[in-house]
Amino acid sequence: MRPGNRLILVSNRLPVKVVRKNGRPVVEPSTGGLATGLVAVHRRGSSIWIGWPGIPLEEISWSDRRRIEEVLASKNLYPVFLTRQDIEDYYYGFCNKIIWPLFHYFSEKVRYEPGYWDAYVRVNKAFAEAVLQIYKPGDVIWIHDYHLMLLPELLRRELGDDVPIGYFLHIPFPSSEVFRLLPWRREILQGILGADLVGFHTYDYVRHFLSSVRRLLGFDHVLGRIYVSGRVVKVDAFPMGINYEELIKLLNTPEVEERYRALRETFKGLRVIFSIDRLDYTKGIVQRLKAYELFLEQYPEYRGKVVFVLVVSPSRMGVEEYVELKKQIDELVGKINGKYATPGWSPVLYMYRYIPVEELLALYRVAEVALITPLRDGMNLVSKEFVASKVDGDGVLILSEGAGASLELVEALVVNPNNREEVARAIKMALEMPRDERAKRMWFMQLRVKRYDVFRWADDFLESLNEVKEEQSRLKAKVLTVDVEERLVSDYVRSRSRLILLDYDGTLTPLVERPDLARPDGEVVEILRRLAETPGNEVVIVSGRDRRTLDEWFGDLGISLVAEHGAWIKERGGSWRVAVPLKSDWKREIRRILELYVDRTPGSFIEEKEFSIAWHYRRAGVELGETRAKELKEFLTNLVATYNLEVIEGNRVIEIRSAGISKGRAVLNWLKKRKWDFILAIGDDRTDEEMFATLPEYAYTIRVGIVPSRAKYNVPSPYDVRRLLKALVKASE
Ligand code: GDG
Repeated sequence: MRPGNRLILVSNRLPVKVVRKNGRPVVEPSTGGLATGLVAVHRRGSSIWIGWPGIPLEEISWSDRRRIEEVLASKNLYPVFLTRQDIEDYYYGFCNKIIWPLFHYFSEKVRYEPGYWDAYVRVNKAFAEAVLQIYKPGDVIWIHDYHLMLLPELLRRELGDDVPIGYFLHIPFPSSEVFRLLPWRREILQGILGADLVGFHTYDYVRHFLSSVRRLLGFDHVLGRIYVSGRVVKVDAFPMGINYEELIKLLNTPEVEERYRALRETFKGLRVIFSIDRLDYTKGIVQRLKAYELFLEQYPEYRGKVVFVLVVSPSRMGVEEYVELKKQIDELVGKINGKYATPGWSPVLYMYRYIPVEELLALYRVAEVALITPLRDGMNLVSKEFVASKVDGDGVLILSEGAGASLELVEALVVNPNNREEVARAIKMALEMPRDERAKRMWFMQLRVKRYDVFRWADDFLESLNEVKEEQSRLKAKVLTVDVEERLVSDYVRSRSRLILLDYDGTLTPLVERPDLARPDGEVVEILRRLAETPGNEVVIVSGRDRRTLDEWFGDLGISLVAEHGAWIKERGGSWRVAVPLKSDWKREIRRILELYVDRTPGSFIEEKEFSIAWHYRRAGVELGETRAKELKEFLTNLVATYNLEVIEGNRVIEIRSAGISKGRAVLNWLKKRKWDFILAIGDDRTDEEMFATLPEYAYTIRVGIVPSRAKYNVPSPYDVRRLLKALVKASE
């Protein structure tokens, strides 16, 4: 973001909610990870936040509404009011009975009501109108979460390509196999792709999104960039952090200190295990209680010595699932306490209420073990807050592998929340872990939590959004204009020796589903024949096709041929021969990805050689290293084809290297032959980039498609290429 620009934050809920107290509407802070994190960003100033204030429109009078608007405006908050029906069908319905369960892999809980979708569209449009009322040129728009997946596209349509729109999803993006169950899957993807930058907590979610886009919309990506009708959309991971500094400040206040002392007194002689979640089936509260029960059963020596403080804050009671879950938890707590309690000791201390932040921090401090075992969780900030609160380094985090945070907090005891035995064992292990080991693990995790705090997260995202906008304008600036075209034609006419390098598929002819259907039509053949006949011209088809096809199609046109991306060369009148070139300019981009893996995998490192780059994980934890290696390999599979690379797996190392052939090396053959007065090269994909890079500065290089390229110019389609070539033919006549 440039200084002076306003940031418009948009999320379903505002960081405050309006509730009725003694008949009057009162503004109170609202809970949840999104609100807690973003509020810190909002407090930095220069932002406006648009969202629902949490009360149905029917419950407030016109004068209340005016008053609420005024109070909110003084905090730079702008309300979108929703009716009871909207709340029912959009919020409780589409968002919380369809998207929430599906994206957390609870597909059996999904209720596909068509009316929910209509409400979702309607409310997204209402949000769009609210943004349009506030928006001023220069503003940056940042949309949050699964409630507003259509909003990016709605705003794009109204505001055009120039306005920066970011979108961040706070929950997991599921595997494309799960996502495709959604009846409105294409509309949702198109909605999100209205943004310039799409952010997720982890690379897994990025991969899932990219593969859904590829499978359902047919848009491929290059290094997380998708080209949607001439506009680049970047997709990337931004793991959200907490407001570390503020938490530390609060931790040292007399209020927290006082509560901490009181709690220590209450739990005297007991070792405290702690968890806090919003009431939600994704948080694995029932499974956690059962694991704790098993722990008490299997390790009787701990009875009377530990207490599990289970805090659940009320959430979404408008959805039946949640009412049912609450009942289940109540019963289970009752059962465990009934079974094991003794006079003076209860194994579970259960609080079902929202607790003040001071109390929460005191609990983090007093707890020896945090048992954070969601079945699925986009990130999970509670685990990070616990880590940050352990300033003395003494405490153990047990964390579910289903939480996005488990990819960062690798020194936690990472467990499968469904595996009761494993969780029970982890509790024992945590209680018995030597002090030094606890401190060491905590120290590493604290470094991470402190470094990647919520501000770093927001700044990274906004910086990245800015970069995408710059990338887009660079692309726009390179489209071949009439002036340049005229200059090109006149240079062509004036010169005596001309080298014309043309890719075929996607350049001279549009790409088709089946490659065997791309046979050149009469017009292409005629253009090539005429160009080849013109004295001084050397025409080369530089293609990924095999030799046989090229011979068959172009063999009698008097032109030169390059087959299989530069592996084979056939000069005019000559015969085929092999060429073996090597390149290494892809390394910088691959390195960026590997660096992220190094960041996220303590102990791993990068080794760079001339034609290869390697990620070694032999010094990382065995299990973590293996998991990451698999992830990385899968991630790289998408890139290797485009860059013509090979991924080689060695002994705890993954190496990426040039596959050894390129169009760039192939065209060197003609560059070495003589000094050309005029060079024109046209291509449409990554393999042609090698060719562009090899050519001298004075060459006219043109990339088909509005995508980033080393070529000097871009043209939208093969149609424009033909037009240009026809102009050359005509000019030389
Ligand atoms: C969503 C995603 C993702 C909770 N109860 C009380 C309370 N809280 C605070 C916690 C923490 C926040 O709410 C909860 O954040 P989480 O990240 O753990 O979970 P969700 O609310 O489900 O958040 C999640 C997040 O968005 C951010 O992107 O991490 O995966 O599901 O800050 O401390 N705070 C107080 N009293 C409570 O009773 N004071």
